[in-house]
Amino acid sequence: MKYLTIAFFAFLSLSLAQQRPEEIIKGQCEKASVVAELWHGFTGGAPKTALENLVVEFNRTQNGQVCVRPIGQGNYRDLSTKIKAAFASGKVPAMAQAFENNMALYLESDALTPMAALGIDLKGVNPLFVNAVTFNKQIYGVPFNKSIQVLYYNRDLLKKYNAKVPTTINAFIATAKQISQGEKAPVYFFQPDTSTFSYWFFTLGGSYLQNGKLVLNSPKAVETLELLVQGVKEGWARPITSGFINANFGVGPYAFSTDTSAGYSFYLQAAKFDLGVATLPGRTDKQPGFGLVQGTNLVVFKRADEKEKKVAADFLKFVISPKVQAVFGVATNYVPVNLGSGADPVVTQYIKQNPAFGVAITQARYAKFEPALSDWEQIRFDILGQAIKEAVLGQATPKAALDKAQKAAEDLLAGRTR
Ligand code: FGO
Repeated sequence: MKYLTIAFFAFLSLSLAQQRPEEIIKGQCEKASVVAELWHGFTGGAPKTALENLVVEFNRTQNGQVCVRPIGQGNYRDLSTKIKAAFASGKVPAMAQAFENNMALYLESDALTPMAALGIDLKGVNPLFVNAVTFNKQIYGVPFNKSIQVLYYNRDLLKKYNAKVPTTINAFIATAKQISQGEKAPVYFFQPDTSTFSYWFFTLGGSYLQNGKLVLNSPKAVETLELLVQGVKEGWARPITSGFINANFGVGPYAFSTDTSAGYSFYLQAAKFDLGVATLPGRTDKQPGFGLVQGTNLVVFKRADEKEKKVAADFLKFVISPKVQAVFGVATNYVPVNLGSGADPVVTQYIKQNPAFGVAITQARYAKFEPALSDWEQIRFDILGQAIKEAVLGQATPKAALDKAQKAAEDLLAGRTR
């Protein structure tokens, strides 16, 4: 593609010193006759800037006639709430970020345009991600900003205790215990939420769906929650109940967390220590643990007008190209969704200086998704997430908390509560 030149890369990677990308987009859209809105859930930092830089560059290829306008709608959950409200009011954007379960929900209202109808070919896109946006054999979105959980660690603190980066769960717990005893404070920081739980659960061999049925209180789930509760009781795990982990480094000595690769730029900015990144501890040292895939896809709404849909189609093609995914990936530590990005000099050069990015790409080979059920967002936050919090804070036993969650999820899925 002609427009993907060296200048393009330099432009994106230098970040816009002179004018904020938001301002540039405003100017681009003022003159355009077709404006395709893209509602997103990035609240700031590298991901938001990288998205805006992409949009600026895309708009530049459109000769001022048409433009994409990114509109932040708060965080990811605010975004899906706004989209549901837009369905009711009729004012839907052309495009939005969506988790797989959001897509399942939007499809219940037949609100999404299949990618085939837009002429979008996902050849070269990681099949793991493509599979996740495929419903009834149709592809309803493009993977855009897909993250994978990784192990973050404090190299200085590990050095102080002569500790190696743990590659197994047993070694991880032993190391966390050793450092916590030395520091007299818990050093594994974790958010008692579904994301963190999913890493431990998947790695211990759990699965949320059993014969097509959602099971939140399986013996594996109870074992997983007991491990976290035990970690708190034994003094090696510190629950972080408000804000991102990178916003909580100050609360005590930090050695480890298991968190999204997309957190990297935020971690780096907040860390007053030498930040390390590694693949997740596994059940054995034969392979890393399973990371949860998070981040979102871009979908196109059926109700958008045809001209906007055409802009959206061109934008989505641009966004999944190997070069754009390479540039976006190195800027954000999201996993490039295009398998061709790995060979791009943008990536190969960057990895030499920043091995953390290579770790995310490697970890993405050991990846799992949460269930793509239309009610999953509510379940993962208000039911399972709530149960995890209650157990970790000692308000219920893991078994009681998960039994209650199972009942609540069954009621919700049966339509008894909404
Ligand atoms: C976040 C959320 C979902 C669903 C998972 C779902 C809804 C989780 C988790 C709940 O793009 P990811 O990998 O990472 C985000 C990225 C852009 O904001 O940077 C991360 N970040 C941002 C600021 C910061 O200071 N530190 C930092 O790490 C941010 O997490 O997505 C991971 C976190 C959560 O939002 O609390 O995905 N998630 N499945 N959310 N609504 N629905 O089904």
